[in-house]
Amino acid sequence: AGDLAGFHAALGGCAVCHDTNAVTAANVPDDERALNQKCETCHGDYKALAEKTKDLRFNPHASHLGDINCTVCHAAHEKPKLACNDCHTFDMKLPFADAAAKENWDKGVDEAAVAKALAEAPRETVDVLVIGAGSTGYNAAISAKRAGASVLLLEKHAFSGGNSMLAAGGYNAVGTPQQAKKGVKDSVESYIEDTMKGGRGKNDPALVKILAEESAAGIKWLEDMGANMDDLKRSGGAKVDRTHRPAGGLSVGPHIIDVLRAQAEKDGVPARLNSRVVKINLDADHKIESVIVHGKHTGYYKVAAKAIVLATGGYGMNQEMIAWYRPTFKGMTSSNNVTSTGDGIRMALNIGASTVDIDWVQAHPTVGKDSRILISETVRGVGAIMVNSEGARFVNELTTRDRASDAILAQPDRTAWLVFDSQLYGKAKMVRGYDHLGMLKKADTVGELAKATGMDPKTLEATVSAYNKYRAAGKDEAFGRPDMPLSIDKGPFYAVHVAPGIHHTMGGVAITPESEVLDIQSRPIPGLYAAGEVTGGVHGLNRLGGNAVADTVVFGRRAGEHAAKYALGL
Ligand code: MEZ
Repeated sequence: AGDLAGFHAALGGCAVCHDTNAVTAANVPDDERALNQKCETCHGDYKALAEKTKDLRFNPHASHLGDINCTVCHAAHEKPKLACNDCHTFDMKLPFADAAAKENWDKGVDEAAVAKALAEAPRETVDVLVIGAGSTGYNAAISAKRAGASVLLLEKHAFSGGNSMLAAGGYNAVGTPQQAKKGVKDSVESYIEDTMKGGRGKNDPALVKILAEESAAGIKWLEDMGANMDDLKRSGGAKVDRTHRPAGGLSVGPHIIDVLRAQAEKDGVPARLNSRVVKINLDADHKIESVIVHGKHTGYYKVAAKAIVLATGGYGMNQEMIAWYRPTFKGMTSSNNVTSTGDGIRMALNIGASTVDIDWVQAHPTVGKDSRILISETVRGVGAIMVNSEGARFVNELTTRDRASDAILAQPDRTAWLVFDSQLYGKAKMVRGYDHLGMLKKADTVGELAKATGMDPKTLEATVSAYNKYRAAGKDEAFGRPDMPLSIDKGPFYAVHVAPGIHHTMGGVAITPESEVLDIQSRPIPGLYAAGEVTGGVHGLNRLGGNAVADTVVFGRRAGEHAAKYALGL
């Protein structure tokens, strides 16, 4: 069968898509931007395409992935592949779907090619090299650039965003205008106390203090770039409402990634896609010297850097690492992006970095059953209750994730249902997304909802009625839930089936408050910085909802600034 490349070539040669007819791998940039500009010239931009495909059951050009390269899905010289299906199972035909499959360029590491690149002179030299273009990486790269360093941001995947792209709930911050407007009484001390308690007291107190103290400045930093963080709610384990997200209850991750992508472009920070760092090299004095990159089209090459920021995320999608560090979670579904494979941890270990709490893995209690789709904690925060397959509550829905997950896993079928009504449906926009994905059961009465989900109608009716009474009296007599924002009495009623799934790997490389990575003698490795989920220490043994996005912004910025200072000798 033909492919997209052959089809276009028949219209006028390779130059229809490339800048020239004399195409070699070396003149196709790894980020594929130039190719995509050509696609847009003929087919229109993302917005125009979204309009054209708006009547499809799932509109692939209006997704939470944002404005990604056309070539991510519409590969020209190989079998096209729907990026959505990394997590979903959409039945969608792509043009030339029957083209021949080609071996994945990023499969394994060619050690001989690495050795050759090592022996060669660097192709490029930068002050600060940032590895991983999720929220942490973008924040680090933008702040390093603003601090005066030359910067290169490398991303192994075909589009940026990493795991941050999937963050639904929000960003925990204290002392923001949003909290003041809502009259929320909060303090840095209270944020620290909740975070330490959630982490079972094992967090590094110096890192938690920074997270809390700099959280509000991180919100302002994002707002100054154009983000909207005006919606405020409570997440599990927090005493007050401090989780910020876009107005209307939209998911936080796609929004901030859109904003950061645009800002990086404005600030002249190059984000090079399809570029996997496979090795970090130290010089004879054990200082950062360079990395070996594997580019999709350009092969293996060396980039010299004075400083590196590891922003590679966790290892929630690496089943081997899960089996090694947390065997009881082996085979469990994961809400993580396919990019969360622990590469940064492996490369740092290879150059003598130490780790903290590396075996602590968080299961999020509510991942859609038999799926990889996270049902955000927001749904419980805004007012849903959680019941078992009989229709009975069994836990305070706003407890920390480890406790909520353990409680679900103690139920006979190790699953639960979130139950809510039309009020919540109207308030939390992300719920409409779950509905669109066909994940919700819906009924006009609580009894009918029980029948639709296989629960016992009398039990569910009694559960909902008791909950409404507790709410009216202001005290949850059954499980001590601290906040019951909504009653459940305005039909239609909804339920979504959930089970725990791997969500966050709390441990990672050990860092100082300046984001320097420590070696096994607890001395900083000169020039190596890290932030976000690749690090350990911030979250202790259990992370609170909303603290990951805060971590990516607060410590991403810090890592970028300190790496720039080091590289510039300041
Ligand atoms: O911080 C998180 O992981 C979070 C708030 C997730 C969610 O449930 O939405």
